[in-house]
Amino acid sequence: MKLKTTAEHLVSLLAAHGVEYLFLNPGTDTAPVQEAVYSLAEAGQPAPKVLLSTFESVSLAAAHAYWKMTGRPQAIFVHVDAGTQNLGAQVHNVLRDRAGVIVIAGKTPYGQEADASGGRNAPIQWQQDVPDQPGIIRGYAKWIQEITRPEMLDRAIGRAVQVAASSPAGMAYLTVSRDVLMDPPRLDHSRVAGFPVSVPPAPAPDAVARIAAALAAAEAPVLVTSRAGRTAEGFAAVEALADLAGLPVTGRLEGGPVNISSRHPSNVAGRAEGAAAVSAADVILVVESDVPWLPAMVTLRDGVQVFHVDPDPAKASMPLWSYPVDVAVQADGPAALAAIVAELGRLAESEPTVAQRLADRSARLRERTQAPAERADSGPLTPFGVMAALSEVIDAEDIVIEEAVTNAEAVYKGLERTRQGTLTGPAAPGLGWALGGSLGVKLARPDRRVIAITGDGSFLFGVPTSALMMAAEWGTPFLAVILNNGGYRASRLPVYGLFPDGVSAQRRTAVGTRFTRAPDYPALAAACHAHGERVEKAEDLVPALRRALAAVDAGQAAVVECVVEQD
Ligand SMILES: Cc1ncc(C[n+]2csc(CCOP(=O)(O)OP(=O)(O)O)c2C)c(N)n1
Ligand SMILES: [Mg+2]
Repeated sequence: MKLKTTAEHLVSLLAAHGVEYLFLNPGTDTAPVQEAVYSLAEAGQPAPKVLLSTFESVSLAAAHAYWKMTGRPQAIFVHVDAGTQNLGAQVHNVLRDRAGVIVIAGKTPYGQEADASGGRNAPIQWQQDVPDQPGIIRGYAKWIQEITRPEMLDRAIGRAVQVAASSPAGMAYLTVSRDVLMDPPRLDHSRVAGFPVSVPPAPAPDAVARIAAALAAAEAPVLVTSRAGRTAEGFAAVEALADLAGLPVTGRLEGGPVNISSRHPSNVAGRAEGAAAVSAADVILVVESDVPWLPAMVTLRDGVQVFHVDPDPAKASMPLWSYPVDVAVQADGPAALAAIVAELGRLAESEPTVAQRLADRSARLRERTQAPAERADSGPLTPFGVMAALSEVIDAEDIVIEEAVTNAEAVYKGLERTRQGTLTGPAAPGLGWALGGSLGVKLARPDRRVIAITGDGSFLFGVPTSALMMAAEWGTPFLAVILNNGGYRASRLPVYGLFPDGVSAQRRTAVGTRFTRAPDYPALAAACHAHGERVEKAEDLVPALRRALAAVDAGQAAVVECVVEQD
């Protein structure tokens, strides 16, 4: 097939770069792309699969989650400035979680003459002409480019994939106008090769040696990591270091993946316990963590040594980041941990005193046992009770997404997750990720069950009508477990915290935080082709979860509303 338009060329190039999905919310700007998808299909040419998105932030979360599962950036096409605005808070999560995604936005046409192919022919095309469309996401995108000429297309798409996926990964944002999309393609510019994804450097050997020596000599070391467990290599290295060095593993302040089995004696899931471990430490190894501890909760020991390993240890995107670090190492966290484990192993082999010290620490640590959360058989539901029930009914390989906000700690402490990749989340606080994220995880892992645990507020931020509809459209069912505590607990507690004797604390409520007219969640689910359950009593939870999981296994999304205490 001889390609006729730059839009056909664009779609072909995306496929040539391995982009499997194009999440599309169409507008007047996308007509050439829509036609290209069909014309390429007609000719049997490769093209990404197009999935209809009915809300942009939901599909951005899906692309973000797909990246987390596969390390392959996908593309989402949004409608000019308005569609870019609807990406909303999910651009924040993409930035903070270093997700490789490609966002292509239409740009209002330049031409307006009667013969201008793709030129302006509707009033909106003047209204969409805003002074700085990329400015909407400028603080969040890693790289921005406007495609103004057909001959730049191959370089623009190649660079977009390259920049998005290169560590630290991020958002590549392209704009392209309808008239450029209608232009004849420059097929003499179709280079696909030569855009390698760069990998972060391996850790410098002398840095590894210093860290291993410090861990070998330490009296009370701690590993703080938010995301080392994102890869199989990282998860294995965390566990190996925990076993060898006998150190506690903490660092769930940002959410994110399971870094060590919830049953492992080194696992420190709670905030207070994590702060205590950091306060007690004489050597702190921070690996890929943006918020290793809360200074307000931690008093560091005099003479503590802090090592920081990260693909971007300077954290240039965070204006005020001033953790006291002695040695900053720019490296991939999982690779660095594996190297540290190997070096520490060598030290232990060659120095019996080191081997003895590590063995003593490990033995002490193994005395800690991780008690699973208890499930009450009857009475009111509690977040811990919900976790215990979920631990009972889900499989070890099911993938859980956490957006539980003030109940996140119940998830980390109470939900049994023993395997790599079976707990994830946006690792950032732009609420509304869990539902779109579930769609993306299910797309990437169709053989796995996907379960989102969300606050009631977070569920609503996730645009549930769109997300549940998209689950049905895309064939990507998931279970959403809502922890319904009557609204925004996270926005109420700080009012009490700042004004302990204030009027809000006395009234035990704060304005703008309680839902008195929440939706009927099961009815909302039913309206969107999903199975719905509402549970108020502990004894009803396991059967309701089992019914919901059966619906999911049969291909239908499901929502289980768990009514938990309001305080
Ligand atoms: C997009 C977005 N808007 C607002 C906030 C501020 N915020 C943080 S937590 C929270 C409440 C979340 O409510 P819910 O999910 O029900 O969890 P709960 O606080 O009840 O545990 C809000 C509004 C945010 N983080 N992200
Ligand atoms: Mg809530």
